[in-house]
Amino acid sequence: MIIQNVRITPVAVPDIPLLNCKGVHQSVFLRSVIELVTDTGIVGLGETYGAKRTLAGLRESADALIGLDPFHLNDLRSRVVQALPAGGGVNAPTAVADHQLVDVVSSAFEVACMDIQGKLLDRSVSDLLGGAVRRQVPFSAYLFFKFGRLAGHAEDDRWGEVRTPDALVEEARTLYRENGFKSLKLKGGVLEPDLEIETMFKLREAFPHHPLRIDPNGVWTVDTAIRIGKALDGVLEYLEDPVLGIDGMAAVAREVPMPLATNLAVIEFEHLPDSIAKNAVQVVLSDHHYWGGLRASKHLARLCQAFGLGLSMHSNSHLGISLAAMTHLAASTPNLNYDCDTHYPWMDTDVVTGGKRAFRDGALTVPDGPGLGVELDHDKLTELNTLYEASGVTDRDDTNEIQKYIPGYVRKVPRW
Ligand code: GKR
Ligand code: MG
Repeated sequence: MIIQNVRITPVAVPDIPLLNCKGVHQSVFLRSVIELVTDTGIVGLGETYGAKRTLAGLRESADALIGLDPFHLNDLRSRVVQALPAGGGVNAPTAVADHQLVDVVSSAFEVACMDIQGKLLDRSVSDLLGGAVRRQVPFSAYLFFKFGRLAGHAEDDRWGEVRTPDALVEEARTLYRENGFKSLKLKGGVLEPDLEIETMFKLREAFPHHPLRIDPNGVWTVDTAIRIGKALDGVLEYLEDPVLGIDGMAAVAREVPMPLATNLAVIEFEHLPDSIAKNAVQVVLSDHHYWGGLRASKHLARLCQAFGLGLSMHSNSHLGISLAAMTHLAASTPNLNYDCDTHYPWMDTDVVTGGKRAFRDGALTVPDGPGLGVELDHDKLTELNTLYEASGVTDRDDTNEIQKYIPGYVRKVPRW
């Protein structure tokens, strides 16, 4: 069995104005949907970023996949490496971290190959990854400050403006009521640090038994981060990326009482030795989209176990193919001991048949059925591809976007 055809479809998915330290989400987020078709007619699905560098990398390596045996994942990686000699990163310059194109591209194709393997063998991707150790995968509520409405729109979206501690707690109550999440993460780095401390205390009061996290994406100075970490003693299960860089994280880790987590300081295997030597990070957020795939994420899990590090899971905005892949990976990773992040509740549509998945008690059941256990809704794919073409958006730039709301806004990292 070999790959005979590679289809890559960019899609734009309606989004809402969620705030972060770089700016605000655009009116759409971009994803690439991958279909690998075998000579026996099996179609394997994958999903990854849709911004221009990733899309170009996927397209440039597509031809190299023709003739690949979908079980030969080492060969897959070599073909992608050869097809993308320039390598490089995938993110826009205003992002706070970058990811290797080769890892991103080979991961997206690996997921699709494993979907094919599962469909051929009538086994799930979690079975291929060693078997599920949990049938229910818990996710954390991902709380955002936000503008009330998209730039240029006349009316607020259903969440309205969330730019105060009290409004954030109301948002958390709604997300909890609708999804039952058992832990809460705040995307911080948006309001003045003291307001974000107040927000965490108000969340603690409203949700006395929920583990809490805050993630300002590295926008605080070391001094600010230490002050906040000490102020939130006993409130947080972990503090995520308070500052940028391994040395900065190590300086904060020496002074604050809680573990530090990251999806910015340690994002490649090569970052682990320095981080471990300096005890910069105590929890690593895995993400198969940039750690090089599902199997690479399992290697990361074993290394975390060996070095006594906690393991959690990072998320960007994504659709149901990625959600299925994340769920299979989390289900089959014994030491994934924190609830996974997901942006999924923030959007209203999906490209998988059956539409948007629902969380029950904050968790998702590992999809049944062979492979990833999801199928593509081709009408939806066409609709979102048409939106991609019409939107004119080809890259993610939250800083450029926020200037539509706050003229003259300047990206500053660290800001406080
Ligand atoms: O989408 O605004 C956002 C997040 O800030 C995202 O870009 C991050 O990658 O959620 C992410 C995180 O840092 O954990
Ligand atoms: Mg983070």
